Amino acid sequence: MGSKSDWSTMKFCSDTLREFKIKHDVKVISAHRTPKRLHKYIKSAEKKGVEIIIAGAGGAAHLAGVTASITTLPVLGVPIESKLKGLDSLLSTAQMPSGIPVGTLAIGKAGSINSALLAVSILSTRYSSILNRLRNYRNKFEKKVPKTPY
Ligand code: RP5
Repeated sequence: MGSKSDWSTMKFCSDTLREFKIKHDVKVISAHRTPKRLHKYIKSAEKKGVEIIIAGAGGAAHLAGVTASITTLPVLGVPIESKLKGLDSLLSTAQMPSGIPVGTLAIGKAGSINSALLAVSILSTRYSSILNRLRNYRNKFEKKVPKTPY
């Protein structure tokens, strides 16, 4: 994530990954403020076999796009709520010109949770244990939705 202030949103992503027993790094790395750290982290992530990168950032949110430009790993972007209610973050994360894609989720908590679930879904095509956990989650999830609103 681009700042420590993003953690209150991105912790939902981390919690969800933990629920699925997905090992993950949690780092504060800014495309603007710590570009050297970004390059160094991506190199080390590729070496140690990281399979997906989730980047949460707000405002002029370049983190996901710059990350995607440096690596061929899939990059999921979470727009963090901002002074403009996250619209600036959403547009700067989603509106990538053709050639370097960022899979962009919803603004804020929902996007944070869904970024983890999408990562789980991508990984489930490769790991049967993760697929089983995802199927189990979906079964339970449907049961949690009430059939009437009252
Ligand atoms: C972005 O600027 C971060 O991702 C954060 O959402 C936003 C504000 O950062 P702080 O000023 O709170 O550190 O780079």
